[in-house]
Amino acid sequence: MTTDIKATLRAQRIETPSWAYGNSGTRFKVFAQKGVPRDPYEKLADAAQVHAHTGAAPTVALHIPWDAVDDYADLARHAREHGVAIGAINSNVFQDDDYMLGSVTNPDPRVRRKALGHLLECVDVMDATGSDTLKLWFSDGLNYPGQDDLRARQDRLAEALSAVYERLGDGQRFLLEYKLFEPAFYATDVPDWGTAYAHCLRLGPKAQVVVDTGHHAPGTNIEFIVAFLLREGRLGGFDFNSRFYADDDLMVGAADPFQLFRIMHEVVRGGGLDPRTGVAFMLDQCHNIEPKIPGQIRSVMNVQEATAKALLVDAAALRAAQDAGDVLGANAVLMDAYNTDVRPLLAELREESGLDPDPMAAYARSGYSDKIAAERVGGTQAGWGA
Ligand code: AOS
Ligand code: ZN
Ligand code: ZN
Repeated sequence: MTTDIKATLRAQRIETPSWAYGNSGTRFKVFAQKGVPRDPYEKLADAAQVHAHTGAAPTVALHIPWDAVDDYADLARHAREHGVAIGAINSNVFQDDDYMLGSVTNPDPRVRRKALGHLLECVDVMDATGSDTLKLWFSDGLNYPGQDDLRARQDRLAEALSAVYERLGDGQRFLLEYKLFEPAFYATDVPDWGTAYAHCLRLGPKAQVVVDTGHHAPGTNIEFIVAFLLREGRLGGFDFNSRFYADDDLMVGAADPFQLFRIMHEVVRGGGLDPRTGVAFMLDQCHNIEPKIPGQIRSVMNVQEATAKALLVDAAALRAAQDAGDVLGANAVLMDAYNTDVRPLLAELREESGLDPDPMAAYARSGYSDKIAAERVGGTQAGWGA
């Protein structure tokens, strides 16, 4: 049994985002850290460190235009030279003045055309880098009742999504991300999984939903959403992070490791760890005050720990207790797994793969942090407000 668990854990891939390596902050202050990457090439080099020490983070999500380069094939080659590959391409239709009243749902057809043009350009970037996933997040929404027509905006959204869908090549897909609020406060055009799911369902199997764990109202049962989408074959992946209040983008598993375990339990239950289901385990985080590379390493480890615990759930005992209506017994099966210390198992797994059992300590010893602090001057901001 442990052999199966280890094999599954060994196969799990966690994608880190390029923007986690840049300087970030809140709207009050962006704190500059030493050694932060100056360009996308250096972001990929840093991401490669996370993979080198965990063995579990072989792909890196890009964000266009924050990671815009002249030659994307060259960037992909650079990634491969560092032992990683380009993961999801994240589009950005929220940063230009043109998008004040929305992007693909904007009442002005010129702005809609511009936004769609960018999304199609992102598919070109996928072609050039070999990425198979486009991640779509729209900041579109309204601040005031009556500001625009809620129904018309859904029509415009559907039109843009359909054009992007048509442009996707074989083996490519898009993941539609939903978010309850922010930056729009009264109404968001893709506020929840139901809206995202309905748009994807109309289009076809290459359109799937991505669950950003920080994008729900407090108290939302995220594992239910995961179970439902997996059951329908529409769970494209996760943007993992932790939240205390809203979209905090803190380290996954830091605020509520039990929630992460419950989510991973549903992933295991629904077969989502089988790479053939295509569920992407991505991090969408910012490290405003903590060092970035160790922040990513810790996050990868947190996902691995939650996954290991979920794999330890005694499925037969759980089913027997459920079938017998044994409420406390069924709950105890889950809690037994959650309360198991899986760190020794993961340490053993790393050693078996030729890695240091303690990735955080191995990175600290490596001297990489001092090296980049000395070599790089003038690191760039992750993107927001840049
Ligand atoms: C925004 O809140 C979303 O989480 C998106 O995934 C976004 O593209 C990402 O955070 C980078 O800005
Ligand atoms: Zn996200
Ligand atoms: Zn977010």
